[in-house]
Amino acid sequence: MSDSLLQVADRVLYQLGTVKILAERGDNGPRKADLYGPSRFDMRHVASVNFSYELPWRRQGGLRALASDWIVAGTFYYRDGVPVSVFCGESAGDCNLDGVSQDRPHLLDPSVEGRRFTQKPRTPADTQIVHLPPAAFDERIEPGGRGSLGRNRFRLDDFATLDLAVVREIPTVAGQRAQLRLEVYNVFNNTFAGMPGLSLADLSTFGRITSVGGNRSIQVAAKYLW
Ligand SMILES: [Ca+2]
Repeated sequence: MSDSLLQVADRVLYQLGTVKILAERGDNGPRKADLYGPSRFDMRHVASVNFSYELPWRRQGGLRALASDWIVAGTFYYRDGVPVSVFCGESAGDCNLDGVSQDRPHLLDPSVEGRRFTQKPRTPADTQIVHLPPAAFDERIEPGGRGSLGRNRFRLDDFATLDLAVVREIPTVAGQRAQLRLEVYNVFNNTFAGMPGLSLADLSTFGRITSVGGNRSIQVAAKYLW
């Protein structure tokens, strides 16, 4: 508990320090407006559904006993893609030369705003597709100025998965039992597009998606409970 309180106090002091620094710089208003936008963790839709079903068959003796004591459990999960920003590359990301990096550029082509990076690469050639053209942005920001591109105006891919587990309990002696588990994560092998290149510092990767996430995996486990 004391660690947790210390961490909270540390965060509060850090936030107060940040506000103080911004106030001293006299740019709290414009900077606050510039930083207004969806959070990096903004997921409007998240769903998680769990279920567990014990098969009703109870058989005694021989092979028929194999059909007894099975449990099927699963979890369905969905989440929206989170927002991301595009960053300048000039002057190590400090295009307005105010000493703070990760500046956003000017937006030249408003039609790209709100774009979602949903096109996962399926072949090596797909990783060369540019989903967001660098020409839509302009890194030339006046010293001390702000890029016109808002914060977190793009979104990553959403994701849905179904995990299933089949469990068999085998009574042994004196109330003890063995448990066999077959677990399949992401049964339908749904994948989602990975993080695109978002820094104009590297035009060889900017706007390209070179990875996918969410592959299926299978796990077999045995437990003995006593
Ligand atoms: Ca800057």
